[in-house]
Amino acid sequence: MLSSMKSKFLTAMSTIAVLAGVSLLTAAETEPRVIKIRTGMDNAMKFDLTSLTVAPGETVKIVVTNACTLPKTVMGHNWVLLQPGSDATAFANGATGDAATGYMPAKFKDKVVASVGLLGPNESGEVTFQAPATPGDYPFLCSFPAHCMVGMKGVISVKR
Ligand SMILES: [Cu+2]
Repeated sequence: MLSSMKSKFLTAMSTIAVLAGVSLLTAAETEPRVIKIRTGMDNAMKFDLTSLTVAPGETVKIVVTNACTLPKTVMGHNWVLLQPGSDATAFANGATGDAATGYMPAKFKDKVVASVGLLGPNESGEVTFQAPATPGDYPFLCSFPAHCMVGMKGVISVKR
């Protein structure tokens, strides 16, 4: 009963908003927060941002730019965000032989929250996603062989 009243109220409000020529959704609610991450500066196996915080349910656009000058097959970089509690090194080890998928094997699909595929020199990639509703530490890594082991990883903290 209450929910039906609420629904009627919202419908009425939407109608009023439409009549008034405005949207109930503001730009702030629909535009993702853009977070830029650079990789491969000085051809190093590094992300320039390894620790960041987002709000639960926040819409974020991760833009990864690869500054590395070496060929993709030799020194490509990707960005893979994993479920909390995942072992980034174990993911990287399991992905090593999987060049065909850009080192994102299908067998690990359940562990991946969001990802940007393998990037060659001066390439950029992006992914827009809604941060998980569950607060926690979500590890991310580059799963190109050996990169995670030398520190190409970080953490997104989802918290209020
Ligand atoms: Cu890498």
